[in-house]
Amino acid sequence: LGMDFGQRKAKAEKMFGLMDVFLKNDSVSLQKDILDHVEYTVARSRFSFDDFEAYQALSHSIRDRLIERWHDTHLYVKKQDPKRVYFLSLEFLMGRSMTNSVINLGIRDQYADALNQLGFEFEVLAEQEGDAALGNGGLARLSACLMDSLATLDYPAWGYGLRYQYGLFRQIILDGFQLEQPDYWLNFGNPWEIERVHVSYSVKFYGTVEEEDLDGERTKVWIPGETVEAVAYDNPIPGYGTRSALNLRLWAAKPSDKYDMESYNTGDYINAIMNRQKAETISNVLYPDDRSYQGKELRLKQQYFFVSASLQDIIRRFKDNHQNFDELPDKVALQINDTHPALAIVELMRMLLDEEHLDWNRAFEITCKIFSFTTHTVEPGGLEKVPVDLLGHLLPRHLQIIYEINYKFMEELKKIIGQDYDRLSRMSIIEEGAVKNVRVANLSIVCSHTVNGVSKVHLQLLKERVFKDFCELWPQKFHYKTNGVTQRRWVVVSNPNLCSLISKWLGTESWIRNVDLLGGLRQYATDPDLQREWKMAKKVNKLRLAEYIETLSGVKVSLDAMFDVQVKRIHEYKRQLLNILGVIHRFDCIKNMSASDKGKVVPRVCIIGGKAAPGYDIAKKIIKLCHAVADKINNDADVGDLLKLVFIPDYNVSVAELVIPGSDLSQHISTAGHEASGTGSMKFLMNGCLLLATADGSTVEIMEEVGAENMFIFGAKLDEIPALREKGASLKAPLQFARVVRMVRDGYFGFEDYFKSLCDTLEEEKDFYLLGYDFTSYLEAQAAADRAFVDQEKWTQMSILSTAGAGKFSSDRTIEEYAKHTWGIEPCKCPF
Ligand code: GL9
Repeated sequence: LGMDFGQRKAKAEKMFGLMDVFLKNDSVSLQKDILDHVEYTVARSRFSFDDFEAYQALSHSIRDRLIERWHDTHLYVKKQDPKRVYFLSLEFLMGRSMTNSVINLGIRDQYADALNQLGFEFEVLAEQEGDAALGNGGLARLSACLMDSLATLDYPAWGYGLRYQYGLFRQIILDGFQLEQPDYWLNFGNPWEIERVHVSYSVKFYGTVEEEDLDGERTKVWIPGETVEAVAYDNPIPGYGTRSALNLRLWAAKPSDKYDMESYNTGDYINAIMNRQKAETISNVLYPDDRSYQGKELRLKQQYFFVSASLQDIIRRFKDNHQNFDELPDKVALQINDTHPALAIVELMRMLLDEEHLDWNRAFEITCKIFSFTTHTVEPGGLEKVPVDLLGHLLPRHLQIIYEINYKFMEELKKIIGQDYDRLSRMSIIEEGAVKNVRVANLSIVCSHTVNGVSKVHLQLLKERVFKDFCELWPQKFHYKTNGVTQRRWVVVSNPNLCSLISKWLGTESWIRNVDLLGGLRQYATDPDLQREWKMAKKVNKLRLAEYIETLSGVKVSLDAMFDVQVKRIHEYKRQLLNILGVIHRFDCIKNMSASDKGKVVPRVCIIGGKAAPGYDIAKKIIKLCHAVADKINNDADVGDLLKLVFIPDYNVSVAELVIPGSDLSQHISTAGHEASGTGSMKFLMNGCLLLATADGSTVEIMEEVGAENMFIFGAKLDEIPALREKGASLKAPLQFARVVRMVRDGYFGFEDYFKSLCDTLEEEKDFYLLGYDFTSYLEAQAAADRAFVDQEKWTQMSILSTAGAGKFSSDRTIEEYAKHTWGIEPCKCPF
């Protein structure tokens, strides 16, 4: 970090008048720290401890260093008091912390060395850590990448979320069927968090609203029916190449310790305790349905619980230095990650009105200057709605405020658009009907200064489809910020071979902070030396993956085959089914080939992985089909090494870190218009994997960066889709498609009854995701990939150009855009 221990200490003393002592990172100090933690934290003898205990001690020693930087950052930022951004998200998919921490702290080699001297290996201990899977998929992993970039770029930022006791379920495969097992991830402790027993807030639910006289004014007072405590758990987020470490504060629910005389006076002591204990259930479980949470009371409670605690914390921090709430928008930016935290808007209004006694107009103006909203959805039907009755029962005062916001909005709107009642009712925050609903997205749009989509085409879809009325009303409010991923985790941590190769050829490690430098690889794309080293790095990663596959499934795969990968949540629109049908077609061709033609086949290992939502029947059938087909293919002597199909169970962040670097080709094949962005594609791209993709979401922008000639693009275009759907049954699926579907239908892979409903979705009039229509061009794209793979020189060149073109898809770029255009914040870098 450009300064030695003594210099840093002198600077810290000058700044804070502290006699601070920094932890030392030489090998002897590290060994001593680890052994101290073995003895005093883990409470094992320093002469006898196993890998897991070593992992625990090691992580505590790393954590000490994290805490040091985290304190310094806080002290400094507090003193500077800049505008801060608060990133509110119900999901953060952090994965493992250990390797990422030592790399970002810049002390990986020192630790590896210290451990060697103690007789341990860093990589082996790193494998002891379990994933923090507090999220479902793309949206949640994006939050984690954005936190990494915020820290690296020294922005004054906090993350706020929920500390679920059960993370996303573990996927077990039994006879080819998905089973869900609980992920009680805290069983073995979590050294990466700091429990803050003194940082806790009461969160209220239910009850009634009454009016009171306060200094001659009528004020609303909410008398709650239930109170639950939110306790903070802090997770330091270290930046790379800086001493900044941010805080991700996650809330856990605890029973309130306020005396509840009534329930204890009934004499039923045990039941009274049991009832209080129920409070803890609020933060128990992460909902595993990744796109719809409609009308669930517990889900609404989770949302309000985390939002209320976060806002109390944020306002308390503001009030430390400020009395005048007009200054709030100069000090606080609140980002809501999808509509899940949208109650924060109403909660801030409630606090300003009922607790701080601001008048409505002032409170509303302040609120609208603070909030910005990212939407991750493309389906109007997928937007969150909450039944009015449910919301009114759980949060009676909030419902009143929502009605008031809506009333005033409707009055304003009538002045602008007149008496167009259809449009007024579409834009209303309240949806009328048999069941009245609160439209959470409409609330978020009305009360945010900026609304953004997550890719260029996503904004187009927002304008044309999802939020058409609002975009016409407030065109200047809508933007897009193309998602990004952090190259620290997705290259430096997960692909050390490629990482050192890139640094060697660029002559610098600066690309780890300034990823645009990757473009410098272009000039060497045809250099035989780089090509040789590049292929070697890939081979080593493929070997690692092949070993993993063999241990999991017993399937031996050849390293000369093309590793063709599709890993992501299982969804009809993501079309894993198209992939499997393509594999069946390939299998069928091989079966019917002459021996000499077989010699020309490019061997493939097709890898699919991902979780299906527990109640998503069709998605679960897709998983079973994958297994049924794999059973057939992998045991067919005619096929041998020419084709293998493997399903990787329990896909999560740490599995991704292994799979992505070992892939040659990756598939992102959603029907155009259905993937808001997609971020997996970016991780593969950075790792030099070629993309086989439709022009959807972020792949459209990837094409602009790396050139369509370096990808395999296929499928119906966004603007063709409506007409194709219109035609429906008259669109004749190609014969090859009909043939492979028939094979499934007729029980070639067994389970014909079970697969019937899956095949029915492919009937011409029902084929909503256009698998039949896209099948021909899909096979052509696959054939083009085969041809390219045969020419290894060409393939390697395309691979290098993929990495070289990945710069735009760093979350560093995403964060810079948010910071400048949406939040109005500046870096605040601790100078020592
Ligand atoms: C998603 C979109 O579907 C993705 O296209 C997008 O890349 C991410 C991040 O912006 O957000 N929206 C969404 O609900 N999920 C996404 O991945 N689902 C999950 O996170 C499971």
